[in-house]
Amino acid sequence: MTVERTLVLVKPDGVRRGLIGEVISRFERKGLKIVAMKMLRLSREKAMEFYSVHKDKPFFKDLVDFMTSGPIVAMILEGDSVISVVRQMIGSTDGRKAQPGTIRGDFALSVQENVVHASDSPESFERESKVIFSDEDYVNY
Ligand code: IDP
Repeated sequence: MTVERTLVLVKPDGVRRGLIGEVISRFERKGLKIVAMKMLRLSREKAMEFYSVHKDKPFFKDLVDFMTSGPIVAMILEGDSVISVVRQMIGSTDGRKAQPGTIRGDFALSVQENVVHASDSPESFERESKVIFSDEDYVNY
């Protein structure tokens, strides 16, 4: 067993559409543990830092506009192999191609507005989680 952590965001479209509960519920039912959670609005600086790997992509400005267009819900989930498990549960980036049964497959029809973000590697988790959470945000239980 490899207990890991991952960062999940319910993006502004997910919050606007009332999907916060749906998203959290899927992870709870899977048996994943929420060890930190908050609602916030990303500043442009934080959004640009969060998505810095995409800074040279043509969609970068639109992505930053979108990610700062409303509040997000951020959470850290913990569980066995949680990074790959959650990536499978959210589905492919493009909502039109994501498998039914995944969050994006069930709720997204866009490549940009795809409801959720989840870290894709332990290195991404380390970097991304520090953009949003500090050590005292984690709860031990
Ligand atoms: P991921 O969210 O599945 O890890 P990434 O390739 O890391 O996918 O892209 C980050 C986010 O950037 C996507 O979730 C989506 O919101 C946005 N994005 C990715 N590719 C495109 C694109 O071709 N057009 C517009 N937005 C995109």
